[in-house]
Amino acid sequence: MIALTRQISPSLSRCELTHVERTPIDYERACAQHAAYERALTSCGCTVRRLAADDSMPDSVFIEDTAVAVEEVAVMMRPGASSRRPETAAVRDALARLRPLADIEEPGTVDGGDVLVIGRCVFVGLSTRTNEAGIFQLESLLSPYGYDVTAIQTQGCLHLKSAVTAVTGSAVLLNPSWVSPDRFAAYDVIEVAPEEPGAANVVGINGRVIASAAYPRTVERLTRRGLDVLTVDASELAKAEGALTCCSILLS
Ligand code: CIR
Repeated sequence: MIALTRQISPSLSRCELTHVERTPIDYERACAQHAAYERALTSCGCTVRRLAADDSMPDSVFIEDTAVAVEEVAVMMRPGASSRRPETAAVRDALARLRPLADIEEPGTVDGGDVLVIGRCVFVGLSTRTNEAGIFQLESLLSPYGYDVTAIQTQGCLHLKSAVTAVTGSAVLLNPSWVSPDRFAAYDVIEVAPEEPGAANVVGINGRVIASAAYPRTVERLTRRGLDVLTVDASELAKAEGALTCCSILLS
């Protein structure tokens, strides 16, 4: 499995913020945490390919938002925040060597953080970043390959994957205040600890789960279920409203 990542931009402190108040970010510390995240991906069996930082793109470390890669195709996103659209160029170049490419086009917008792929099911958050036109285009691009695309309204959070992620192929970790568990009835639903609303964003990979050390009660819920959880400190990127899935694009 390949994990594409991107070095943190020195301009990170000028990132987009929606639900988080701006506080100072320690760039060196953020880079050290990001490197530890990459090591966690490596220890889960990924080969990490890191793209270079770009000073003109504050949010470019959050590479997940720029593309969605499945086995057959990589779909280049058109991010909802216009400041983030230039981020796709370098990712396109990297993905062109790995997959055939397709594109979300104007007036569609989709952030990869709104796209949760579990097997052949693709859940797409209708959010402030992702619109109906974008979801329609994504469905047209993926359904020929047998993917079933479902739109899901989110509330109170930035992206669908702030609210729900897959811990395995059959279980999801979810915050019921941000997304309805009813939509995930086909899965074993694990809820985040109520006092840890941001805890649903984890990377489930090759039978292991990478979770943020900021959410010990949720981590305990996962380990009690028998899941093999690896924790990383992601506190600096959290100040930029980023979590764990957003820092990589995984390709199997
Ligand atoms: C933004 O607002 O776009 C960035 N500051 C954070 C993006 C985080 N991405 C993600 O969760 N997929």
